[in-house]
Amino acid sequence: MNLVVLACAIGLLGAVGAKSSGGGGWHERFITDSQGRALILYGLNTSSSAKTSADGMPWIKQGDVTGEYNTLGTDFVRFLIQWSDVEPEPGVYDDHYLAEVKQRVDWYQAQGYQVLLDMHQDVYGAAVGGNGAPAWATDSGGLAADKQSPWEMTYVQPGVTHAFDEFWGTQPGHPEYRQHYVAAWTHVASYFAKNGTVLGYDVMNEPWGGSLQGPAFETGPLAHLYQQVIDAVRTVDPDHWIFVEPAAATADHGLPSALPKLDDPRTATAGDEARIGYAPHLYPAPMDSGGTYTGTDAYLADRTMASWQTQVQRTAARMDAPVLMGEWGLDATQDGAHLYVDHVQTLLDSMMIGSAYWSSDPGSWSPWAAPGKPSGIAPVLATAYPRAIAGQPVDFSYDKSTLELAVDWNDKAGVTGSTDVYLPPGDFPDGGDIQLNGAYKQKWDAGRHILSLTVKPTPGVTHHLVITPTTPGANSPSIG
Ligand code: IDC
Repeated sequence: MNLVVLACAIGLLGAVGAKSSGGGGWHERFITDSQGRALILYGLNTSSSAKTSADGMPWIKQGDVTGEYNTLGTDFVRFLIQWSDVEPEPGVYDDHYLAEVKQRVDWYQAQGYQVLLDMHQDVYGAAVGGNGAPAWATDSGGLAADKQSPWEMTYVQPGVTHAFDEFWGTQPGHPEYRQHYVAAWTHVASYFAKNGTVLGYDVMNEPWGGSLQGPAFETGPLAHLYQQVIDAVRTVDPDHWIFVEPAAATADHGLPSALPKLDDPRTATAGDEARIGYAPHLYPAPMDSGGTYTGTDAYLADRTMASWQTQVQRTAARMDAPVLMGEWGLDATQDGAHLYVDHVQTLLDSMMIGSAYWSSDPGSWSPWAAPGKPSGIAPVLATAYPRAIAGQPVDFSYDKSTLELAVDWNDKAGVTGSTDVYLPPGDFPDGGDIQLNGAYKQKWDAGRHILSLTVKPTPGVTHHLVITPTTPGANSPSIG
């Protein structure tokens, strides 16, 4: 996209300030459930339609959530909310809006999902051609803010830059905007503090620094705001995860982030671990602008993915935070799209991180051609994966060509329950053959396509599970 040149320039600056500590156990840290099992979160963003709908709600009905599970087997959603809907007037919160959000959270709960609430913004807010911030918190300085194509180019309109500068304090006129943002998050967190289906909060979608960019932005006002939100949320909600994103125009393309380690006040209580996660996005330039995954575009995308992996691991190590990738996607009707999806899934599996695909909105980027009608990319997005691992994950992978799902894990003190894997019916029409060292018990939920394996602890021995589709008539331990 056109911001790439700008992004590259900023990225070079980023490289100077983004030195990694080199160590860190981010890859050993997982989001866990009440039994201590590592959760692998896999799902969609729902949805872009919420940015502009009259009530701020996404296009989905309850049946679409059921349909999503039946078609894709997902266990996670990154659910878009907006500051302008939470706080339509200064200091006035719309709890009817939050009740509507809660109703959708309940729909996901019924299907066994975890919900990440994403305070979305693109291009600051509707008053300057984007979405997110309320008009009362938007000061364009009277400068032009004309919508551009592609939409990302609107970010560099002078009125948009001014609005961001006012928010971040680069222009000194409105320090209260950030205070409102922190208070709005505190309100949302107090509303959902006890909700077990809500995984946590994504503090700000794709932050943009206006006229302040690179490490100066990420280590300055961005990190400061994140820490303020974390501290404030913790006064009302000690347990949910809080996810932070890097400056997107650079990190989305595999360039370094300078985000520093943030402190989680919950660690002040003995035995409580930090619950701050790192939630970057991945959009190689050809994909971001709706391109193909062929020829030099595929080469560029592959180089971006390799760099993205390196940079994400560095930042996560520095922050000592597990990673959950908040957005990736492409125009799935373009040549090579299926291969791109497969390659990203392979990358994410190798990093043992979950993700949310952009997006559920029916159309060319979506698993839905129309509501309830799967598109061509749906069977590729419907992948086999471990939903929950009852121990310390070591490795997992799914090979779409051999249809072999492999999961390795070690026993971990205090973790109970089964290791649950999802086997998409398209790939495993007759169930699966199980190879697993050591003694185990199995349970197959044929309605939900979930295989649960409870193993006998084997001190010092890694559990090694391989599942392949059952060949009808073959004589091996099978399910289905
Ligand atoms: C896009 C929507 C598009 C909309 C635009 C601006 O697909 O219909 O016009 O937002 O609101 C992101 C953003 C996400 C974008 C998505 C795809 O977080 O809001 O959605 N994208 O362009 N970052 C990189 C890509």
